[in-house]
Parts: sequence; C-alpha cells; structure tokens
Amino acid sequence: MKLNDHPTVKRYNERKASATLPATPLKLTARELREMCLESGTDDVGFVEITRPSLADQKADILNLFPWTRTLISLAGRLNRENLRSPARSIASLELHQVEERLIHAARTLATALERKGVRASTPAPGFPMEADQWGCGKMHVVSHKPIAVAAGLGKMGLHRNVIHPVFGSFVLFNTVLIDAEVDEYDSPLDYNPCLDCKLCAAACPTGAIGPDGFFHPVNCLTHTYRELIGGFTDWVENVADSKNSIDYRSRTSDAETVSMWQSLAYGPCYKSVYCLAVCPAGDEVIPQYLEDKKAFIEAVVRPFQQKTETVYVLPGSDAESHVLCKFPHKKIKRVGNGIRPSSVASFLHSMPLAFQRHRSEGLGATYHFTFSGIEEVEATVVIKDKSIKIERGHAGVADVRIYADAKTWLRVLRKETSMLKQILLRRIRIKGPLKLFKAFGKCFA
Ligand code: B12
Ligand code: SF4
Repeated sequence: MKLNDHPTVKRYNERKASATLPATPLKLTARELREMCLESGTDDVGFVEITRPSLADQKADILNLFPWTRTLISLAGRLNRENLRSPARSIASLELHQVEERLIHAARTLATALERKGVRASTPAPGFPMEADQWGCGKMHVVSHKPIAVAAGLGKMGLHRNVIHPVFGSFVLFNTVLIDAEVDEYDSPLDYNPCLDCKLCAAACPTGAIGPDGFFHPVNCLTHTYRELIGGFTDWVENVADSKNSIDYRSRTSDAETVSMWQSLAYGPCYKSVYCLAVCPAGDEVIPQYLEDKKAFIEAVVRPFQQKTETVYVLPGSDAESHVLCKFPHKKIKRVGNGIRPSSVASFLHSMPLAFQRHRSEGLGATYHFTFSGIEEVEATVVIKDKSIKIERGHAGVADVRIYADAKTWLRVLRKETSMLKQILLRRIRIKGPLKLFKAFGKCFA
C-alpha cells in the first residue's frame, strides 16, 4: 500500500483540504485560557511570555528541553491553613501531597484540553519526580516555579524565600505548564509585596535557616526538612550499610525513625518542617486573625511549633546546631549527614556558598587561592569576610593562604573517603600560609 492510500493518511489529507486542522501557531485569548485553567482545578493562574527578561536565567534550560515554548502558564494551588498549621507532621505533609497531586492533575487536564485544540503543552512536576541523575552535579528540577509565579503576578517572594500570594498568602504551591501558543494578554508582577516583614517565619524555623535579615540557608533547611528525602535517604542507607548488626543499626537509628522512613517511602515524604509557611500571617484571607490580636495569633499559631519537642537534624558543627542549642534547648539534636558531596571541583565551587555557615565564620577575614591539578585544572579565589563568602575563578588579590591540591584527592577528602591530614603528609594537598587560617576555612563548612 502506498503511504497516501493508508486510512490515517487519507483522513489527514481530507481534514487538511477541508481546513479542519488547526492553523499553527495559535494565539489564545487570555480569557478563554484562564477559564480552561480554573476548570481544570487550579485556584489561580497567570501567563508569562518566554522572552520575559526576569526569566532570562532559566530560558536556555527551558528551551533546551522544550524548544517550542512560547508561553508559561503558572498555576497556583491553595493549601488549607489548619492542616499546614498542625504541629503533627503527618497532617501537614498530607496537605502538601494532596495539593501537589491536585496541581499535577490540573496541569495534565489542561494539557489534554490544549492538545485537543492543536496546542503543544508539557507539564513538568510541581516537586518530584526530578532529574535525579543531576543530584550532586547540577540542577535536578526542570523548571523553577517560583520566579515564573512572580512574573505571572501570582505573588512575591517573602522573607522566607517562598512566594506569597496576595489572597492565599503563604498557603500556596505552584506548577507550570509550557505551551507553544502565544496569549493575547500577559500578566505583570504584583505592584507590592504581601510580606509584612513580621519575621515570624524566622522565629519559627527550627534550624535557623531563615535569618531575620533575609539570609536563607538552603542546606541547613534541607538537612532537617528533607531528612527522609533525597540526600537524607542516602545518609540513612549508608548508616544501614555501615552497621555491624541490628543492635549497631538500632544505636544509629531509632525504631520510630525506621518506621517513619518506611512511611515516607510508602505514603509520600514526611516533611520535618513547613513551619515558615504555616506561621505566615500575610495575604488577604490570612491576615484578619493576625491583625485582630497579634499576641493571640502568636500564642495559637507560632508557639506550638516553638514548644514542640522533636528531633532536629543538623550537620555537626553547623549554624543550625548552635541555633537549636540556643533557641530551642528542649528540642533534641541529631547530628547527621545530608548526602550532599560534590562530584567535581566545579560543583565544589558552585556549592560552597550554599554550604557556608556564616555564624561559624565570625571574626574571620582571609583570602584563599586554590590551585587544582590533575583531572580538573582550575584556579579559584575564595574571600571570607564579614560573615560572607565570595568566590571567583582565577587568582585575584593577595592570598593569605594558598592551597595546591590534586583535584581527585580533594574530592575524596570532601567525600570523607580519606583524611586531609594523610593527604597533606603525602603532599597531594599542600598548604602555604598560616595553618590556623586553613583550619578556620574548614570550620565555615560543617
Ligand atoms: C530546590 C527547592 C528547595 C530547596 C531550596 C529552597 C529554595 N529557596 O530554593 C529546599 C530543599 C531547601 C526546599 C525547601 C522547601 N521547599 Co522547596 N523547592 C525547591 C524547588 C525544587 C526549586 C526551587 C528554586 O526554584 N530555586 C531557585 C530560586 C528561584 O530560588 P532562590 O530562593 O532564589 O535561590 C536558592 C536556590 O537557588 C538554592 N539552591 C541552588 N542550588 C541548590 C542546590 C541545593 C542542593 C539546594 C538545597 C539549594 C540550592 O539556593 C538559593 C539560596 O536560597 C521548587 C520546585 C520547583 N521545581 O520549582 C520547590 C519549592 C520552591 N518548594 C516549596 C516548598 C513548599 C518548600 C518547603 C516549605 C518544604 C516542602 N514541603 O517542600 C521548604 C521551604 C524552605 C524555604 N523557606 O524556602 C514550594 C514553594 C511554594 C511557594 N509558596 O513559594 C515550591 C515552589 C514547590 C511547589 N511546587 O510549590 N525547596
Ligand atoms: S512570616 Fe512575616 S516575614 Fe515571614 S514571609 Fe510571612 S509575612 Fe514575611
């Protein structure tokens, strides 16, 4: 049979001749698209063109995977407040899973409807699954929903580094649908920030990851909140592998922790804290309770999280550990690993600001010149001053300490596969300058 005689091809040619095939590229009206989004089960929506300058840093990544993208549809899913405010982790986690599921379903329903209209549409996950093979060497998530939601006018970043919706406040999750059609009207960012700068999120965060000055420490947050996810799971597996027998395993992991890990695997992850969202009074729907009686709000909403007796997971010697000891002495500290270990010198340099424990660097002011050789030949300058860190490629300024290292050996030390002292004695790592300053450098990274 010739291709043109095939029934499917014949039907295609007939539809083409009668012009019932949609013309491309399509232009959708914002009104019609908004209605479709709300019908699919989302609570709010906004549209952004792929060329929006505020999204320039993720445009290449998006186009690499979806070269046909013209418009980004940001979908918002409202979270029920009292579930998120419950100190019971099972209740708050279930609320997050349910809204995430709803956003996945809504995005897919919308994509199906759009595809039937001849519009190409793709729906990356709101959270998981992610590109897990990128763990330790790049960005695991396909799309960053927060900047898209901000560009789409669905909210602004609060002190806690989450997007606050003008009505739902912090009780909101986001998803994004990518389409190949243009929309006749795009949305603009909000002209104000719903964040009140009340700093309740900083007061409630058990790890101190949210600073009252706006500093955010993603790694200290992840080590606790994600104890049963990604890197926390890796650390648990290694504990199993390192245990000599069941008694040794039980000395490392309590029965409750083992059961909790099973529960996370079977029913979706248990987030150890979402306190920053739960205590936030911002947003039209949320603010009345706060404005009517601020003291009562703090007693009813913030205090239960602060008073909760619970285990807080910290990196040994981190700012999070000092924070728990100082602010929440009644909480139990458990020193753990978080599975984050650089796989290259490039990722070591990239991840350094994320791992930097600023309070541990107090009083330190020094410039470090790194020279890596072997599998990666890289020069870099690290300046630690005034509790902040700056990294640049090449050697800049005058070095207080110069570090020469075989790249592979340096990574093995970071991965705790060999000791720094041994490698210094073997001269695979050489330090020029005061050893005291080199030790102080190490202390800044728990
Ligand atoms: C990575 C990530 C995290 C990381 C980093 C958080 C962060 N602020 O970026 C960790 C594990 C700490 C985290 C924790 C939480 N997250 Co989260 N997370 C994401 C994810 C996958 C990407 C975030 C992103 O775009 N970052 C880039 C830019 C925009 O963020 P930024 O704050 O300007 O910059 C930070 C990051 O670049 C980060 N970073 C860069 N590289 C790396 C590498 C690693 C390993 C880490 C840890 C961080 C990191 O460091 C920067 C400094 O803070 C999104 C889902 C998605 N696909 O978008 C959800 C998302 C941001 N998370 C969300 C939520 C709800 C949470 C939690 C409450 C816990 C939970 N249940 O998941 C906490 C809240 C912590 C907080 N106060 O921010 C929601 C936020 C909703 C909202 N209203 O804004 C999102 C949008 C998921 C969703 N679909 O709704 N999250
Ligand atoms: S709790 Fe207060 S400071 Fe923190 S994000 Fe909400 S409004 Fe802003």
